[in-house]
Amino acid sequence: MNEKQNIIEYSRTLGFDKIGFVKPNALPNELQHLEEWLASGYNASMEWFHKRKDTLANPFALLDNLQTIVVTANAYPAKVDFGNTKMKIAKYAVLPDYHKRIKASLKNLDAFLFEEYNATSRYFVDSGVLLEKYWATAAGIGWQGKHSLIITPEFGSYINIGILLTTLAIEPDEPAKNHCGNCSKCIEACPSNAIVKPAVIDCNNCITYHNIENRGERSSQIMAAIRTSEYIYGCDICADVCPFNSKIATKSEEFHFDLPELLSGLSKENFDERMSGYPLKRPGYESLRLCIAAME
Ligand code: B12
Repeated sequence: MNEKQNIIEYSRTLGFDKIGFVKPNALPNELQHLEEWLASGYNASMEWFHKRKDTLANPFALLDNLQTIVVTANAYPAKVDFGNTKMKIAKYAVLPDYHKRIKASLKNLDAFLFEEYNATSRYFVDSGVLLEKYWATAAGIGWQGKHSLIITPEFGSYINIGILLTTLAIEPDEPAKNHCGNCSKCIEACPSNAIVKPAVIDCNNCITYHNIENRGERSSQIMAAIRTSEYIYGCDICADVCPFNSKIATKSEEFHFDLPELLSGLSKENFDERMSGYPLKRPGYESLRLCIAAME
């Protein structure tokens, strides 16, 4: 078995649904897009983007003798039944925190590459230092849709991405081709008009930004959009209308997550205990309560 096949086989035992490889390069065009995005204020209050600009556009700054960027994808449920409530949460949040799960698998991959090939690696999940979606396209995982998310033929956009940088040279994959064509259902469906042009999100108008990241004020307009959306954590509206997402069937398609049961017993202690290790713990009890109150 060759080196690449050996790594792919091992990655399957770690629970990755997909893996791809790309030879890194500096990203002058992406840096320019990122600068335009920041100059337009589309990052809202996420000031950290300004400080990380250089590594975001230059992965060589993150690992000496970087040879390959390994990109992984873990699928999450495509359909979730939330029980008898009009409130919703982002589908990825029905599973235990993906950062922890994927990092644990990447840690094993790192150890494997060291033991088998004496390679040095670093890994990241949802980090502030890499343009993960750019590398996912370059490594053939999927293409960047107009909602700005990576769409895979197998799991639609319902995936989380992991990245491992390594000193081992591995044969690269072909980049993914874009199949969105003239479709712009995601742009039209966003209730707060957050997709200003294909693949460009204005976070000031994005429901996920407001109900997960934003700790400051929310305008009455955005509150009205949140109420219409029914989302108290994250938002999947742009993804759910995507034709590539309606076609897929994942192993965990019929996932049941009893939101009413969770919300009915919502004392702080109860919430912290039940949500330990889950994404809802991140905004925390108080923030979630504010979102729920705003729904009434
Ligand atoms: C910050 C962030 C957010 C922010 C901003 C989102 C955004 N689109 O930037 C907020 C909080 C809103 C958010 C929301 C969500 N997020 Co988020 N987020 C991130 C994070 C940490 C950074 C993204 C980033 O770099 N943004 C900066 C912008 C500038 O980059 P970009 O969107 O790729 O934009 C590119 C294009 O616009 C292009 N471009 C711009 N102008 C032009 C012009 C031309 C001519 C061209 C050709 C290109 C071009 O260049 C840009 C740079 O490459 C990544 C993890 C990571 N490190 O990559 C996760 C990540 C993107 N998020 C993820 C997820 C799952 C979500 C949500 C679906 C969660 C949810 N259900 O609520 C939503 C989706 C909202 C949406 N439609 O984007 C996943 C995406 C998985 C996937 N299938 O792609 C990631 C990869 C995390 C992970 N590891 O799994 N997120």
